[in-house]
Amino acid sequence: MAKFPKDFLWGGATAANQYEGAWNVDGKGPSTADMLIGGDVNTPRRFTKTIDPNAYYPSHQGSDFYHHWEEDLNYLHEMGFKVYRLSIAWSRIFPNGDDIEPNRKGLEFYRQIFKRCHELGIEPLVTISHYEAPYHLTEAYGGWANRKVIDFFVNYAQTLFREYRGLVHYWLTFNEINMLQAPFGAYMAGALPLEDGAELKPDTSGAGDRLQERYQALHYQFVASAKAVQIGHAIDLHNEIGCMIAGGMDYPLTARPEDTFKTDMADNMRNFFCGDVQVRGEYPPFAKRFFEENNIKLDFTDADRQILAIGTVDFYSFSYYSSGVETTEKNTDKAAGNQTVSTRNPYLKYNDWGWAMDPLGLRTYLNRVYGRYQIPLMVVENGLGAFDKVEADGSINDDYRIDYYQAHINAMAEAIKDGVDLIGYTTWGCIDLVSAGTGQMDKRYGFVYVNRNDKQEGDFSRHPKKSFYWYKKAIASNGEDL
Ligand code: BGP
Repeated sequence: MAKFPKDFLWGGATAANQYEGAWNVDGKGPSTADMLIGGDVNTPRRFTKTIDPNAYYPSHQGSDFYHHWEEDLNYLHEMGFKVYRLSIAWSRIFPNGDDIEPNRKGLEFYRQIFKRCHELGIEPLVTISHYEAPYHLTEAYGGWANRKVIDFFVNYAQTLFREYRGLVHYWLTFNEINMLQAPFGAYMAGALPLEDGAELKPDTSGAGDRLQERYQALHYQFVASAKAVQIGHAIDLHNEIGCMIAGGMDYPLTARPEDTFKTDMADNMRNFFCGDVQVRGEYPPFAKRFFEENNIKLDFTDADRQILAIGTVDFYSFSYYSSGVETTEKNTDKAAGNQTVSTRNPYLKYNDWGWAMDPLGLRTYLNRVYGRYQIPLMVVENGLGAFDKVEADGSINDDYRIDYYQAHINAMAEAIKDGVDLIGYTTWGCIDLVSAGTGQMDKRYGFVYVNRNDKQEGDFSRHPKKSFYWYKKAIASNGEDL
């Protein structure tokens, strides 16, 4: 029996602020991402209120996709991509966020990309908001913690659905919406204003400060997402619109019931808090106690309740990189993860940034989520951040990346056998791009190398790695030949 359905959507993913560059070209306004100074593996990223011409802002150049898009799409086509996940920079379409008219040049930039994708037999999958918003919305309105921002987003989403009707069928409203539960993601997504010079650090628990504001901002994003789903379906019945959750997969450190309880509650808060609202159309039962105990009082109207119930998503998509460990014990060895910190798992290997590599966790996660929602699932981010070495002959032999993908694709195949309805897989950063967490260019995920480094050296030229040819073979054989 074949491991994957014959119409399985193989592909890769990027995000505008990490990849496009051209941050102020052709009418684009500054976004929340454009105000973040680059960090490195040891230094957190920092926010500044005014652009300092001497500082390095990773999003200002990205991988210069803006000027390399034709070449890049050809590479994706050569690998046999069926789907390409990309995001639209909101401030390329509405430079300030509250503008009346959209920026035509911004709309045309994406239109030519979608047209070319179709010529190449690639289905675009568009993230409407991937960790950025027009900076003006944060400055003038306080970002997503202000209800007014819902209307600006809905107008933006509606513009996209109308403009790209027939060109785009797959959409995601907000990238990793559950990261609004943590301060790092909340700022990047434009949820909160920050003090000048503030550092963006990962948070361990989804707790931390400014809970009231963050959960209010999250609620408004839920409402905005549900409205967008409703409008997207009204404009084109063929639109398939998904949620996007940062997949949190955790194990209890010991068999002590307290550890299991803590793990289950973490799972609830990370995955099902947002999943339930977006898939089932209402907040989960455990939300009430969480709000009460943390003294969170939401502005939540009857109209909100109705739209949440109507605007449920067609599929559940998520990112999956690693897993974590939960325990009530205090003094454990810590390990990093995607914007998280938890306890080190002695049974797993770690990448150079200390993220656990856990392919079986992906199978567990797929089963867990499918068991709860029973709607189609898509893995829209998965990959290995690594330092790649260019050999004297120009080759890049990234066998470690091939091993990582092999194991995760096998885990997906097993989950499909388990009965999970998995419809697609877009690997993260299919062409090298800037890291969201650290702002580094040298944390690479791609099948294609971009000649640019953390010292801002290099001409942005593109070079296929060994994994490029491997993924091409994997897609051509529909996942049989790994
Ligand atoms: C996810 C984001 C992506 C991406 C990825 C990898 O949270 O949706 O934008 O960057 O993580 O993380 P990093 O770039 O920090 O390695």
